[in-house]
Amino acid sequence: MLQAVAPFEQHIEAMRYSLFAGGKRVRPILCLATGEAVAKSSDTEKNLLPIACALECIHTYSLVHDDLPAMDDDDLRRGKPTNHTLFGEAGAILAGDGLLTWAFDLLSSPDAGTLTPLERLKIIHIIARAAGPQGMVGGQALDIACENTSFPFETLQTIHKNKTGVLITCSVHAGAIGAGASPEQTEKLIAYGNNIGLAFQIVDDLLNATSTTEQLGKAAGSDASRGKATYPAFFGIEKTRIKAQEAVKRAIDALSEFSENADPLRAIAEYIYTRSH
Ligand code: GRG
Repeated sequence: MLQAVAPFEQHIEAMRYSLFAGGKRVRPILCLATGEAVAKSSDTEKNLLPIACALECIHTYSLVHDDLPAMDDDDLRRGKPTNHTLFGEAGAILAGDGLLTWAFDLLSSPDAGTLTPLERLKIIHIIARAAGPQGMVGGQALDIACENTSFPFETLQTIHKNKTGVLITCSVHAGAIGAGASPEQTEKLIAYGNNIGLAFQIVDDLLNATSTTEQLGKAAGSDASRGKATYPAFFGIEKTRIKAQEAVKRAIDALSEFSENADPLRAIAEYIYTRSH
């Protein structure tokens, strides 16, 4: 009996290790800040918390798997050894699988909050769609297939949108549904999400090209050494900065009809441009 418990505890430890390794929590914060912007009910925060946690679990799983030797083969993430360097490849694959599956456990738990079954189903569907083949996993597959090949800028846009943008947009979208936003509000919030998702990835490309490994807590300069096409590779550093600023401006403009309750969302948009890691 005891022998069966120890491997299970090690599996949970591997999941916890990456989940609590010091990520910025951008996606859960976006989900909660969207709830604050809409603020229709006192239950909103309670309803959104499991969704916010699920988003961070999915994001963390993607990083654990992205760091594996078969993918980016990285030793450092969030300034710490990557999951597989501590728990082994099988342990890291399972930690990722556990985090992904746990996310849907959190999302589907009938005890969590006062959302209607239809609202819950809609949220589960948009998150599953964003994380899967039509979103993050598909974007990652395309990104890997395109390494060391030359391709048009439109392909880079598709990679960025699917690999990074859709999970960011869906963090806002899920927050909007969970907070009872109107269709008009939801449309504007999705426009905000699309633009900060784009800005986030452009800035990620910029930081990879211009920062040090110490600043980033993960390998700097890895895009160039892996032959990855990025915004700086297409446009150069200065034009890339302008494109990130323009996307942040479009995001903030999309919130023009929201009150000061949307100030946290506005601040996150600014932060995405000014972040250093
Ligand atoms: C393996 C299915 C699968 C997908 C991987 C997200 C992803 C797809 C790969 C990560 C590689 C990467 C550097 C993507 C660029 C954008 C990104 C998601 C950066 C990391 O997100 P942050 O900055 O990370 O929010 P923290 O550590 O703060 O949580």
